[in-house]
Amino acid sequence: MEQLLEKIASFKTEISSFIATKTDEAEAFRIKYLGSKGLVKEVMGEMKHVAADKKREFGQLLNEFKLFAEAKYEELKTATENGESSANAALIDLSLPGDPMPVGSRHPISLVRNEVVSIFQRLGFAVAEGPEIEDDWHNFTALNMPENHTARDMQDTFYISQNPDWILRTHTSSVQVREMEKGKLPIRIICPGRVYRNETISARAHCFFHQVEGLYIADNVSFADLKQTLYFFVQEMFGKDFKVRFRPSYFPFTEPSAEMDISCLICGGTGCNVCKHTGWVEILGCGMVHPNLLENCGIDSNKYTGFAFGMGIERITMLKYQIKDLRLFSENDVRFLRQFTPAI
Ligand code: 2U9
Repeated sequence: MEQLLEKIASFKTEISSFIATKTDEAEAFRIKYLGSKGLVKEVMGEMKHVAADKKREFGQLLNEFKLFAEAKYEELKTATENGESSANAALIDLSLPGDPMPVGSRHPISLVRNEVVSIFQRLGFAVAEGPEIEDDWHNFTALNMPENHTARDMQDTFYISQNPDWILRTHTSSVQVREMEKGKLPIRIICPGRVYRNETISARAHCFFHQVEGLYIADNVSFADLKQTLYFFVQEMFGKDFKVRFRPSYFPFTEPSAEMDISCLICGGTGCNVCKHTGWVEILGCGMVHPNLLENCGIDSNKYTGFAFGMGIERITMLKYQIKDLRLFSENDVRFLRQFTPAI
């Protein structure tokens, strides 16, 4: 009798853990336990060896065992007949730990853009954004580049066939124009974003890249303010262990204009491949906002002055991480992207 009880307990454990994902597996269960030569029948057959005074108690136990096997069969049948999803649902062990989630990395362009933006935010600059599809006025004409101006030649772009006035913006300067047109002064903004140029793609040029431009317009803004702001920026960005120089330059939208260089961080200024053996690397362009621009946007150029600057994020990123080919930024090769700081 003890043996029989152990046998029933062991069958019940086996039945509890029985798994069926298809109807023929549920049928195999039925045959094994409930069929005419099944285990339930076999255990029932043991009744004849049970003492007469124990038959009643045993009869109840065996009946309960039979009901247990039948209930399990009904459960398997319903789950498998209702299709795979419910069959699988019956298989999900909610106590298992979840699958590991690989942590991605931030794109190097985003890392550098965020760093640049955060430095200028600490100086009180607010972030301004604008459309990537622009009209001729905001991208060129308002910026002292009327039709047929030679400077347009270096900023050939993509045109939208529905409207000859629409183009993909060649710089984020159009965002500053839109901000100036709002007429609310002073203006102290930083404009990060993607820009487009009709260039043949190579290691050193692409048909799109990213800029951060800045604009500060108020009473009495001077070139000294511009220099001090940009000194702060390069020191925060690259440290203090280098020299800085301003070179006179020309941009249609600023007068006077300059380019800012820092002594090469790789060779310390002695000359190497990165600085093309000059000892200097160009970081950004800048200048005092041309009075024509202020007037174009309804700002009194006798009352207000301003400075502006612009930099290519790809260029800064290539210097910072010593990346030699611009195309790596848009190829989405995870072997490249994985090398940068995880996103969390
Ligand atoms: C307004 C007034 C002035 C923005 C400026 C530069 C100089 C400059 C280049 C850096 C590398 C573009 O990405 S790049 O090719 N930019 O050198 N940008 S001053 O001047 C402005 C902009 C808007 C209303």
